Amino acid sequence: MATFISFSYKAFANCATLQREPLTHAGLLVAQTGMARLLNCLVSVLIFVSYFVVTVIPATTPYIERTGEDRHAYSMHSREARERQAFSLHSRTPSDGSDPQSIRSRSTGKEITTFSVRNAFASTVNVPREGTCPAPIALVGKAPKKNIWAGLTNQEAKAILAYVYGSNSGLNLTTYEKKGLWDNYVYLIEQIMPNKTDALAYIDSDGPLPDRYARVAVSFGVVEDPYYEDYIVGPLPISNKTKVEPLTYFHNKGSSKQYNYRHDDDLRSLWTSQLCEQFQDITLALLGTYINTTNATSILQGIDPLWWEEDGRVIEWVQFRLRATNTGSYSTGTLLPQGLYLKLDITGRDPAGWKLLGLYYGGVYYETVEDLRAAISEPGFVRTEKAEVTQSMLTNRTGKALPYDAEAPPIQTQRQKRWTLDKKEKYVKWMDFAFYWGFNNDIAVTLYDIKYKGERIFYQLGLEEALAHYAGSDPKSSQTAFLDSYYGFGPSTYQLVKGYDCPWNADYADTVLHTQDVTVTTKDSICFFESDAGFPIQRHTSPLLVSVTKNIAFNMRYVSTVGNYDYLFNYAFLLDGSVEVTVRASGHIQSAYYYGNEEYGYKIQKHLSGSMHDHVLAFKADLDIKGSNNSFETTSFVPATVKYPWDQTERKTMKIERSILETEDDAKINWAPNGANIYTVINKDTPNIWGEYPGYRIAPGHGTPIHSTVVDSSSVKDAANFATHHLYVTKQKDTEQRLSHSSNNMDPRDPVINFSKFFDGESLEQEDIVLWFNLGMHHLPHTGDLPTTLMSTAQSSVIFSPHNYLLSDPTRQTVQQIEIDVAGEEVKIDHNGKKPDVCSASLVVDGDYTRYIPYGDTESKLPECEGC
Ligand SMILES: *[C@@H]1O[C@H](CO)[C@@H](O)[C@H](O)[C@H]1NC(C)=O
Ligand SMILES: *[C@@H]1O[C@H](CO)[C@@H](O)[C@H](O)[C@H]1NC(C)=O
Ligand SMILES: *[C@@H]1O[C@H](CO)[C@@H](O)[C@H](O)[C@H]1NC(C)=O
Ligand SMILES: *[C@@H]1O[C@H](CO)[C@@H](O)[C@H](O)[C@H]1NC(C)=O
Ligand SMILES: *[C@@H]1O[C@H](CO)[C@@H](O)[C@H](O)[C@H]1NC(C)=O
Ligand SMILES: *[C@@H]1O[C@H](CO)[C@@H](O)[C@H](O)[C@H]1NC(C)=O
Ligand SMILES: *[C@@H]1O[C@H](CO)[C@@H](O)[C@H](O)[C@H]1NC(C)=O
Ligand SMILES: *[C@@H]1O[C@H](CO)[C@@H](O)[C@H](O)[C@H]1NC(C)=O
Ligand SMILES: [Cu+2]
Repeated sequence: MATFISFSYKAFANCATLQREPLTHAGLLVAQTGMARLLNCLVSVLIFVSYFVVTVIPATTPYIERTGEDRHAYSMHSREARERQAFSLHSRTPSDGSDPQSIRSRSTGKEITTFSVRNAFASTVNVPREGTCPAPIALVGKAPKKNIWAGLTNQEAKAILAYVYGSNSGLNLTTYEKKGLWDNYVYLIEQIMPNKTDALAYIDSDGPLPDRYARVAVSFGVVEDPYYEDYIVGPLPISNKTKVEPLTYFHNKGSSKQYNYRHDDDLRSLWTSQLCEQFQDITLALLGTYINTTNATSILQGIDPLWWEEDGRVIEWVQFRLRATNTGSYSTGTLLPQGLYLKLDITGRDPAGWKLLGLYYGGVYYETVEDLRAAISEPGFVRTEKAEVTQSMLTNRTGKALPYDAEAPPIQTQRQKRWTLDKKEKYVKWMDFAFYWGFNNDIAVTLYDIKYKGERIFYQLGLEEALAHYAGSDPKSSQTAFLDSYYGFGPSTYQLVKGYDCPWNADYADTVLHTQDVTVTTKDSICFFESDAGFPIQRHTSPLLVSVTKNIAFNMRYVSTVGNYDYLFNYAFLLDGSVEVTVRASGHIQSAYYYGNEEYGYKIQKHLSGSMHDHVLAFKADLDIKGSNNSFETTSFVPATVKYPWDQTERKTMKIERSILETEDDAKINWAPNGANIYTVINKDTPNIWGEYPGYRIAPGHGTPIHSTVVDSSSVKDAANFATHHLYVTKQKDTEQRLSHSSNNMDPRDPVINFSKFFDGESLEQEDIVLWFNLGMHHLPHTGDLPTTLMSTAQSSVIFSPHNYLLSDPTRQTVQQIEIDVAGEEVKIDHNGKKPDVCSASLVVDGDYTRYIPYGDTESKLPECEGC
């Protein structure tokens, strides 16, 4: 088939065929950041209970070696410290710290001066030669229990596929490889997470391993109305108890059956090329490009979701987009929209029934090609700008090198990793935090059973859905509101670029999906590392003493590039017990053609509008604070006029007002103006010794979390009811496991999961409650969004932090603090028993990228069905 025409990325889409298409779409966002704090309940309790007890705590607490844990080192990086010779500040002879000593700058030979650091440890350690620091030593941990959220094994996926291919499943399936348009096929197999009650029985006590079940997502093509539907297969392993049934219990539409209007996209792109061939002369005249059945210099990009007319007709609008051929490997992605739009009736599966309903150009709607052809020859016909590629759309480096820029920048390095990873069980432990993780197709990474100081604080934490809602005066941007779980965050989680996405010394884990009848493993697609926030977490200078503590965070990070947009997700764990969830975004914007849309974006190129849009990324946070029964408290700062016994006049002042959320009727919440409300998840059954309730606070972090601007969106209707507020609280229910479904975008009038239905008046006081929160941004792209959006500003986060949870600041426990006592004649320094690090580090800026493959490798093919 000699056509280059494609319905934009998204337009191509069976969930299944998308994953390797060069998608285009615009999203933004993310999560990130790190800081840190750490410590030990016992110490704080003692401090508050008795001052005398405090005094017997040794001034230097040795750092804690974990016992009973299989902790052996493995070498992640086989790099030797050979790359470069670095000079070392530490390997010099200890001096008193006041003499500047000179070292030679390698590149210029000019003498520069530096102060050596007073090395208080020099007498107790061997000073190695320069350049001898090995790659940091990684530690292997061991999960205390089997990870019940780890996903299906390859064996399980194979067995499931063989089982559903069998005739008694009733699904009449064809293999992915052999499928045609009129066949049914499986596009995804993945684990269905166990119900919370079953999971807790296992992880908290001696309960049995929860039964395992799989979601088998099927695309049905043998019928007149093609549709998607999920099946539940289980229990696993396959036995005579195993059943295959429609998966309904958390799909509140009552079924996951959803009409699939993308099913015949390949056929349709052939049809549209035939259509466009008929008016090549017009597009050549107006746009300078054409689409025909043998070649094309434009492609078509469609809207998402589609329109449903009252009478059931399915309407798609497509926009011409310049297909750049002179940019080498650089993609111009979504930056070359052209000013011609087609309205298509694509109802049904028979191309004979498909129709061109109209054309839109230069602010005028034409019902037929002939109307437009006639108009062009009229005097006064307005031609709009032609789209063209410019350097500012390409990501290659431009301009003069900046001063000293070729020298190595600050680079994170570390002698010994301080976390343990159990890659098999997907379990990680850092300081007083520990958690499991899982990975799936629609929403990628989810964290489970996050424990802090041995107690669970989150049962579950992770992304649920991402909306990118556009607006504009043209039919394309006006009708684009992507729900990205359809395209899938999982398949678009690519290999990270070491040294750039995460430090070289991070640990990297792979991700696995079972789609399209194969098991796909993407190497090194999640990273784990510690980072220094760049500012202390604590300090105080008093007349006789200075105390300062480093702000070290532990990060779990991955990047999903959904079409044109790169979302970087970061979960940071801090030494004060906080967990910060951040989304940052980069990639190409989904721009609009600049014509008559001044109210919807800036003009950023001759033909380009930085189309306005909202990014709303919804997350689920199932907190468990000292048990599962919790309450949601709002503590407000309010102005007050009060008369006190000690004064005759009223004083204008302020107070706090506290209230507990009673039911789901009031559980749709916005961050208060002026940040006046403190929101906490507390446990009223476990007051602390002061009678206050221990809790975790949720607060905005970086950026300003937003909700959708559009009210009652014509585009997403009931498919994005999660985007109306910043924060929601509901009662935890196994039937409300997910807030959205990947095929919600297929018919927003009747989504598989309607989030609004979660709010049915249930009590929220001392119940197992779940928070659903949104990150995101109102994105108004400006010239600085060319060629790509920047993560410095396209970011959003919330931070969960202990609130009356411990009796004092846990960062007092880390030994990565310094105390300088100047009371006596000699300055006394307490190093808290830190291990000094005196080997020289290599400045690995760029490592070996020659084997980098962003996409997953097909590890194994799942079995074929017999006789298919
Ligand atoms: C099973 O699917 C095939 C196409 O793959 C179709 O020809 C056949 O009619 C289907 N059988 C039933 C019972 O639906
Ligand atoms: C989980 O709970 C729901 C609702 O009670 C129930 O319908 C479903 O069968 C349970 N699933 C499993 C795997 O036990
Ligand atoms: C199910 O399988 C078990 C073990 O393979 C067997 O003992 C049992 O008879 C089977 N039950 C039925 C109803 O087939
Ligand atoms: C498609 O366009 C190319 C370039 O203009 C032309 O050479 C070719 O003949 C066209 N094909 C058809 C079927 O019109
Ligand atoms: C299609 O167009 C491209 C770009 O104009 C050109 O390089 C290519 O040779 C054409 N292919 C055919 C089959 O005409
Ligand atoms: C960037 O890449 C494009 C395409 O290869 C090339 O035409 C352009 O000259 C490059 N720009 C710079 C500044 O190197
Ligand atoms: C949680 O509260 C519910 C309703 O009040 C109660 O039935 C349940 O026993 C409580 N669970 C725990 C673990 O206290
Ligand atoms: C979604 O749920 C809300 C609240 O129950 C309801 O008002 C609305 O009609 C539902 N939408 C659909 C399409 O069922
Ligand atoms: Cu954006």
